[in-house]
Amino acid sequence: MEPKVVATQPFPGQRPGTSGLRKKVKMFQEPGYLENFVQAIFDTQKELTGGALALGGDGRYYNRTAIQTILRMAAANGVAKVLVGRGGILSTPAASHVIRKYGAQGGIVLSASHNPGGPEEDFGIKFNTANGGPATEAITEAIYTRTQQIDRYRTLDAADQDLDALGASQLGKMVVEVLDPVADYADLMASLFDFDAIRRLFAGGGFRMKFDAMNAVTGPYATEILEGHLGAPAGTVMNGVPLEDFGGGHPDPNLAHAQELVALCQGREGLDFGAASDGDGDRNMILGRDFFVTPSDSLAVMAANAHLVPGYAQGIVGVARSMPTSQAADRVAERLGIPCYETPTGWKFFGNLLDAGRITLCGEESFGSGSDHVREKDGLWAVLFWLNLLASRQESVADIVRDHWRRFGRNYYTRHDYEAVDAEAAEGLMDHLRILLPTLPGKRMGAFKVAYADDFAYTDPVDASRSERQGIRVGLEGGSRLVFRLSGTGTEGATLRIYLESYEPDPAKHGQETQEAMTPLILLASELAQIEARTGRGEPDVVT
Ligand code: VG1
Ligand code: CO
Repeated sequence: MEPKVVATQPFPGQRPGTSGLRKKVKMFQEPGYLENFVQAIFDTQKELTGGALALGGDGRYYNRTAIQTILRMAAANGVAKVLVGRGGILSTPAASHVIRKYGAQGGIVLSASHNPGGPEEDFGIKFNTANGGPATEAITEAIYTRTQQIDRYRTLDAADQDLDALGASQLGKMVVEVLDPVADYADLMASLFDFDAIRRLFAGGGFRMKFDAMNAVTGPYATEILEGHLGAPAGTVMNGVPLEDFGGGHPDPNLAHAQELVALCQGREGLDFGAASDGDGDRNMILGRDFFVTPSDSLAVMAANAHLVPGYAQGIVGVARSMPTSQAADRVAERLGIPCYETPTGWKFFGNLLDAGRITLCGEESFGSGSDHVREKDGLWAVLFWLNLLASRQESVADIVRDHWRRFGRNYYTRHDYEAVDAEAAEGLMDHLRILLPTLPGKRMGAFKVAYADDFAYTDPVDASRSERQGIRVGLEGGSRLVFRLSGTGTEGATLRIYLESYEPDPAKHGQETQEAMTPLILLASELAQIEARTGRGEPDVVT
């Protein structure tokens, strides 16, 4: 079985976005499209030659085909061993753990995360480095540059590998080891959380929860951990079988896309706890009875209560949040006397801080939370963290969060997304805001006064790398903020995200409805950015 060299030509636009390269499946099916990107990884990441690679995906349409293609190319490029999840399945956090646990030189994760799946929908690929985390911008840029010059790729003429039988087999000179995708991850969770206390919570019989796997990758993980190890009743995991099209929905755990679960948590008979994860298992949504925990609050509550969780009982060294995430975590860090870092959007910016031991917990407003246990955000980890808190505090989700607000004040928070907007109009809107920036500081707008306004830039405190143009921030006196940025994960036109935050220290004012409480800021944002005039949109598509 000799490697063969196939001539190819560059495709434009293979630059990874916030989290890998995401395009329509149809694009990935173009001959050479996937191959070029994968060859660019092998051409630029030399340590993979002779090394080990973790490989798996979220099970969406085209996952198995892509895995077979990558296995043949890995063998032809001299990779010594590929660790692949059974059935081609690895959640994003589990892939991160496999890389770290087995000392692999990197990993390839096939996912378009929360984007819909199926022949007409999205597919994605991302490269993770030896620390288990998403490749840094320097690496993704090198891969992109290579895709623009590529003229050949290497592969083998070989039959498909059996991905469903555990154990090792040979592909040319390369070993293919099919792993149980769940086992190692479940062990890691058991090492961090008080499984006995959570078992008692379920055994008591009075506690009712559901976990919505949204027909995506976390089904098998959640079933084994919640129903298997922790004794939650059968049926606790809903939509637990991964489907190639996620049942036709967006596997995006938020109030708009997880409506079935949201409904189950409402009213007198509502569940005590509801949770969900996304396509590739790195996001989480946390619900109590008639109560939604914003991801920004979730990070802050975790930081303030980490001492109750065995894996973090020694204390946390620091926290980080992405720039658009609310400043709730900053207040906790201040109280604890630990640093809080503000990074650009995307988990890759947490990697250096985690590797350097500067932070223990980190999170994003986009339903992402995680810790130094892996180098990706981790949906089920967050759910288990909350279960551990509920078991240890013996209070409801709502009571824990309200108590947090009383202690730290409440950061009202919402994000408005305008999806599939004309790309030029969206760029125009951002340029318009950039031009306004120097005129804003000190300016009065209605009841507000601008404290600062900038286009967020970040210098990594560990390797001094610089990332510019990461979103427009308009800070108002009193702690409120408006943030504007364009998504880097969409596959159609542009998605404009507007993040709004207002700080309320007075406990008597903590019971307001979020959209109502934020109306003045919402109006200010639309006016400032001229949203309707520039995009033709009167209302956002998704409000979270
Ligand atoms: C979005 C989120 C960002 C997250 C990214 C990947 O990016 O805003 O916080 O890290 O998705 O999450 P963007 O560029 O569309 O705003 V996932 O669950 O897709 O891996
Ligand atoms: Co995801």
